[in-house]
Amino acid sequence: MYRGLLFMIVIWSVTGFNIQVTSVKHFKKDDPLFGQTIIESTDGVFVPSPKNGALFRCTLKDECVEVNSDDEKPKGLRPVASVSSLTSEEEQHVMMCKVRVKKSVTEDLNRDCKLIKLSGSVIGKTNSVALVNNNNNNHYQGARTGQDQHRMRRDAQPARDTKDKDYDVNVPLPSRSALLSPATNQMENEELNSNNNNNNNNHYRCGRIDEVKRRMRRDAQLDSDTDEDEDDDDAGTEIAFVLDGSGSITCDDFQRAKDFVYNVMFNVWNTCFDCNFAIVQYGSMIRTELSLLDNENGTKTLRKVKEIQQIYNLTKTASAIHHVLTDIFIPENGSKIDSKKIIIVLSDGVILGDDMNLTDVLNMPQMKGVTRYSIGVGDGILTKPKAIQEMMEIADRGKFFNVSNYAALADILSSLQQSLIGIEGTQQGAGFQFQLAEAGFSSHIMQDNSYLFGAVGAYDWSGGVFLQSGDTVKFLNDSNNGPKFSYLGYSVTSAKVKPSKTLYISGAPRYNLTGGVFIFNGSEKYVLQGDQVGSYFGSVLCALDIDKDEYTDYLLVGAPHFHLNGEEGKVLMYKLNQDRFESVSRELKGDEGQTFARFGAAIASIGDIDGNKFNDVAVGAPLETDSSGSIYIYNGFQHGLTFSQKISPSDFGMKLVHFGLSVSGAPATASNKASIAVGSQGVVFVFETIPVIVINPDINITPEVIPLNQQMIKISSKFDIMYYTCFKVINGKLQIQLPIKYQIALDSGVNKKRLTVDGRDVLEKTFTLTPDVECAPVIKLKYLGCFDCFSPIKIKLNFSLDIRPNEDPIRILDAFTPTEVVNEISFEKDCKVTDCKPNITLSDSKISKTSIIIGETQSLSINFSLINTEDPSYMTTLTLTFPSILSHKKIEGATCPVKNDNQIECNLQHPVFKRGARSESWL
Ligand SMILES: [Ca+2]
Ligand SMILES: [Ca+2]
Repeated sequence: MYRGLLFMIVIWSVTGFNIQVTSVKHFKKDDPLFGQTIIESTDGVFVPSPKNGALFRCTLKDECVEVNSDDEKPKGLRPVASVSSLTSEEEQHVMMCKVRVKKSVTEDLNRDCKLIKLSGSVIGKTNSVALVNNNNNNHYQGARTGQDQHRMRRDAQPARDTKDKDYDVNVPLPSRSALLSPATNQMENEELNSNNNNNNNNHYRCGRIDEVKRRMRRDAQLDSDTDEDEDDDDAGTEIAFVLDGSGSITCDDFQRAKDFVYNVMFNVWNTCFDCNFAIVQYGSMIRTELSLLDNENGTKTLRKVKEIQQIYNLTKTASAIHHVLTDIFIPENGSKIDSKKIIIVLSDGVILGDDMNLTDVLNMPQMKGVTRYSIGVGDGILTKPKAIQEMMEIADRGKFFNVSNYAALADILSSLQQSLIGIEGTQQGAGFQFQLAEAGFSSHIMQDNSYLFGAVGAYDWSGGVFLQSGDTVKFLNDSNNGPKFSYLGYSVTSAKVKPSKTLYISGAPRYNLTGGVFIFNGSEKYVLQGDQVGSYFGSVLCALDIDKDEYTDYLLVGAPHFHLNGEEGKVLMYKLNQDRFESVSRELKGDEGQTFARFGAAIASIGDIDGNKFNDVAVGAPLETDSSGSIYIYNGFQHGLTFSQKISPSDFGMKLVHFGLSVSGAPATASNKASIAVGSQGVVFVFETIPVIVINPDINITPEVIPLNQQMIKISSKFDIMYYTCFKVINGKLQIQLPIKYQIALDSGVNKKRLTVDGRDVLEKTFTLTPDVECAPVIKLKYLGCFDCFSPIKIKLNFSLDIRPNEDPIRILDAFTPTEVVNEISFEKDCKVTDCKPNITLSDSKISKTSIIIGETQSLSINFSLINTEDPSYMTTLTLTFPSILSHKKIEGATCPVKNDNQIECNLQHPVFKRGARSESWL
């Protein structure tokens, strides 16, 4: 006997999943940078507010409270640079780092990091002095050499630009051409770098073990009142160029003079964050070309230098110096009383046509404390004693430079700059490689309570990472002569590969232009390379333990500036094999058509939000949909990640900027559901999850095979089929009552139904699942007889939770478990083997005429006789093809629908052509 098999068809689609799209709470601060980085803990969300220089702890019960607000804030340190946290079974800590945006002669690593308990109290401070003294890297203590200085000066501007990144949240999108076209001159190069950095408003963190970083800009962003402590600390250095534009200087030489000024500024800014410049040109008139107030934006400032037009005519050097004292070094024009002040006079000859007396000007009271340089250029200076005398009078002792022509100005660039930096206060000696390190730009706490601190500024912005375990500190980097401006340390994380083995991982988003991720494995290291120039590969990292066994399985690397048509961004995946990360062909990407998205600007492991025993991931795309932003949720499985949900501000009816700038998750606790926090510009949102329930319907049908002797039954028969439905909860035990609605479609997919319940073939039902009752009442199905006794009867059940409109669901069905189940009732087959094998032969067929005469023969009849000698044949058909000159008239003994002009198809002995049966037909 043939028995049908029960089987299930799986159909499901995901439109949203278990994160409520309406936030349970949001926190707002009058600081556009609030939300740039976040750490969610089981107890609340930690959010730095750079404008306030504070770290806030925001809980669902209370508003945001400043952590450790009575702590004396170290002077000169800019607000929180990075926050990282460790979630372990026992305890969770948060690391708060501030980094110094101007160099300090006393604090080599430019940072201040503190370990904080979830309650907000400070556990301890990681001591930078300890880092210095205990550093076991010889290079750290290495003496600074001339070559080092040369390196420092070269390509200095990008270093300055890094100070800008992350603050310019509102900057226009960079032009792709600027990122991709080779620079043709210094200004373009500088703009390129500037663009690049303006892009870096990325805020990153990776989850259970979190890390975040943010950067700050020197000038700027902060209100002047929040600058106070810094101002008290150091009023900076003001450098005024007094530039001779008189008629004796050729156009080309004046250009060389401008280039010289440009280069001095460009290079000094590399190491002096507090240096402001002014330029006064003199000829027939005295003109301020650049005021101290014009130093807000490095790019614009330098452009102004390029645009200076020569005045010509007289050489009023004394009046020009007077102008500096009375119009430049005054508070109204941005001068600070306590600042160090420097005047640099650049001239080619003797004073001519000036009413003022040089000596008088130099003796003015305002000149007190001002350091003076003079640079005499050209034959005029060398051959005229008066010129030399004037220039020497202007300069302080040892600060007169003398060059033979304007082209030779470059020769003194290095010594002038060295001299300026010396005055400005930088201690050039041991440890200088780390003086601008900004260790703490990124940070990461590991399970064994050792820490990683990214130090992007180390070694001329080649960058590196400090690994601190107890009292020992190691410095990890590419090499001390690695490519400059790689920004290694921009992001840090770690991967646990064995109980005693950890890989230290750090992103260098500008390494080799494409960006790279360094994996430090004991004394060895290797680099994962980005695949596109300017993609900022490695700026965001997330080490993912997908199966929750405490060992890392994947490394997710953000390339938020990855470009197809705009700046779509993407996330590359690497799988850990032994102790190496190997590329996985799959990449995570945002929705198509989102040309500017910066998908991957934030990546976080957010814990197991759907309770399937695999950790899940959130990816931010903060520029999506005209910068309103969104986040994408991916659920973890044994085989990897699967997209499940996207949340955008429009889903909860709010207008936001850069939603998805940062994201973080916290696991469920006894009192709280699992939640995620998402940062946007100035606002942080907390979204709760809806606990996921996995229900497998268990369906029993009796009988599930219709016996041979009941198949041909009449409609009036009392033959019933019983349909039992139970809803089994397979992830844990149900503690609540859960209304379910379900629909049963009888004999699905067939027009002529073989089953009914009171004349209906679609049944709508509801049922309340309780901890004790999981089975719905049995349903009696009436069998209507066998029009087709071969094809199984399909019964399709769909179910969903019965949630009233506008009511928050208490549970949600697992998006990856089917909610549609198809069962079948089959027909018993009268076959010798399970696979029916009929044997139908044609016998005794006759044709009435053997020849047809066109015009005379009126009709032709054919007698077919078929016999089935083996297993029953179901829905047997015979197709007869005849010449088109014949037309088919009638059939006896079978029904034969016309197929086309010269074919008919006869249904023989439907539904079952039984064994031994004959079928005869006359046509
Ligand atoms: Ca794992
Ligand atoms: Ca999961």
